[in-house]
Amino acid sequence: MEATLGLEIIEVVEQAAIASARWMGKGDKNTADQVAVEAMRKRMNQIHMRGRIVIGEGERDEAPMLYIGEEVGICTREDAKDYCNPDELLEIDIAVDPCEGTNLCAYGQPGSMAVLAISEKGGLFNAPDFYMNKLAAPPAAKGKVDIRKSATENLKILSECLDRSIDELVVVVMKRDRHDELIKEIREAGARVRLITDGDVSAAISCGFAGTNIHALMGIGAAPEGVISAAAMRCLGGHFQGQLVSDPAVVKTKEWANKTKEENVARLKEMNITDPDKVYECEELASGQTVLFAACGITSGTLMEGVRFFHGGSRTQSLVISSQSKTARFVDTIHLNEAPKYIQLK
Ligand code: VTB
Repeated sequence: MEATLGLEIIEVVEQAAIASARWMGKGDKNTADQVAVEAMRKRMNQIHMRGRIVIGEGERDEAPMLYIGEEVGICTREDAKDYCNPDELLEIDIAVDPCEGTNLCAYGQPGSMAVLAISEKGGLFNAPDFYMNKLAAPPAAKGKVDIRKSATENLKILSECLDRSIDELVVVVMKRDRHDELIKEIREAGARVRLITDGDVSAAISCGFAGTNIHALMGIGAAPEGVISAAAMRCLGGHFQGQLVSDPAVVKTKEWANKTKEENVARLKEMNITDPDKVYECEELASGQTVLFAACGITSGTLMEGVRFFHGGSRTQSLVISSQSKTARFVDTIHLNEAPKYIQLK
């Protein structure tokens, strides 16, 4: 899978990031997202693969492109057997977030990126459009911290695993009313909190790398993006657990103001999720034999530089992680549109 798709998926996230970056700082998050979706879909449809979107922009009736179930890639055509080799005809599942952190992009804030994960058919959890409580931590703490434990307990464990005192730990939490108690608890335990307004995928994956000065991600974000984070963390050997949240009183969001917990549990049942409180390990969220992850910075963040435009081109930085070759590659690319006056080196 990596051999046939490795380079192509870099271009997919690069194209989405470049399109979105043109709308960076313009205060229009919908367009920043829309152009990323269009660019991602266009580039995907040039690839010799038989892909199906399992996590995307929404259900078919609400999203015209990259909706759940949409087939992408040249080898989805009926006569594909004539020009696609057997490898390329294998069905693959794709989870996408063409502009993760749309607000960050729209307001020129750090940490937005174009991101996707790929696995063979059935290899990615088809997460419902729900909220998810998440815990991410470095590889040294994998399986030792646990989302069922309190933040205070987890910080003690983390401090032992990482051989640093609790006050040397930094925990990323999204700034939301629902996290007020959590933030208080983390601070009382002695750790430091890095509050972000959006973009918990970048924060989760940053836990997989030493040197980012991010030691954990805690709190509730969106479930579909949880699967994408899990895909990366599974390849990196990091810790990631997710638990769907069905109680609107816990989530405290306007979007769920008219929903009840019972309704949400019933919705989950319809999707064959009978245990609404199940804790998913990253190996369950991204269970495929082969998992590929790719991201490209739109605005600069902890892991990647954002898109930089220059006369006649642009420069991007991406990250591709593969369970197959056990690699995390940072890829710097110069994109030339027309005869450039100069080629930017950094
Ligand atoms: C967003 C976004 C995150 O979760 O906040 C979203 O920034 C859901 O939270 O990166 P709200 O509905 O409270 O905004 C993420 O998309 C991903 O988990």
